Amino acid sequence: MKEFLKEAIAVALKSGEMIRRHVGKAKDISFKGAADLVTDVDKRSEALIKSYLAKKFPTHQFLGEEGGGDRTGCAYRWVVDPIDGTTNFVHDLPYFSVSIALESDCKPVLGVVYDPVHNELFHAVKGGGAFLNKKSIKVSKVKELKQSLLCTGFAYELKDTRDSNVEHFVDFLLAAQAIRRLGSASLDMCYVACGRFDGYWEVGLKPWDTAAALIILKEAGGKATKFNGSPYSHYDQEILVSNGLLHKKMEDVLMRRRRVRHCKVTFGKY
Ligand code: LIP
Repeated sequence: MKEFLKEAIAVALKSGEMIRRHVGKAKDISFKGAADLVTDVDKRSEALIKSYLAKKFPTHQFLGEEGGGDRTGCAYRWVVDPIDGTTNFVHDLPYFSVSIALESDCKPVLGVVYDPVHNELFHAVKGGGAFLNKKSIKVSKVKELKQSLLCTGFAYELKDTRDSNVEHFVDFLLAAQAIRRLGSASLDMCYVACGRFDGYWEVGLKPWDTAAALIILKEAGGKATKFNGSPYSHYDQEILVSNGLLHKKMEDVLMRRRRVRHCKVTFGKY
């Protein structure tokens, strides 16, 4: 695992340096969907990471946001978001990361999340603890929702999905101390891991958004489940993340809304 981590950190820093040089200079911006952006820099970052890791570990598989890949069973697969927070990158808002995870039998065992603007490198290996710039990190000890700083995000298809997360946002706006929506799931989760946020939730993410931050969060003492508290995989559609102390309270807020929505749909009233 040490060799895998060394190379994952090396290529995250290498790609982060390239991205930093292109802040404000993305030339080719295209749309994968109504609001889902991709730039030439995303593609360059993924190509750089993919070729680096293929040279070092030729038997490993690769799954990236821009180049696809496959999910056939394998011992090791790299799951990569070359720029997590592309919309922020396109608008020169300095909150995006390079996210690199290594799966063993489809479960993250290693994660590296690098913020090239603030030069913050989060990393973890299963069973080895979580680190920010080589210093050990732990989740916060906030126990009450009204004292918590929470974070969320919205799917690109916000306008087309029934479960758009807008109602959950309002519910937490009234329950928490404050809410933030910053636009990079991997950094949002790493901020929970180091205690800057106390909890996070989102609907409609992709495996590469959360795979690396998931192992970093767990190694920092955090908890990740689906909204109803059942086990979460980075291939799932919804994620609830917390410092552990707030988890049941956040789960109750999310599931209460689901019951209200179910009653409206089933009985036409609540
Ligand atoms: C982004 C996520 C963010 C979410 C955005 C988008 P991308 O990933 O990190 O949390 O709210 O809609 O999915 O597309 O920038 O890699």
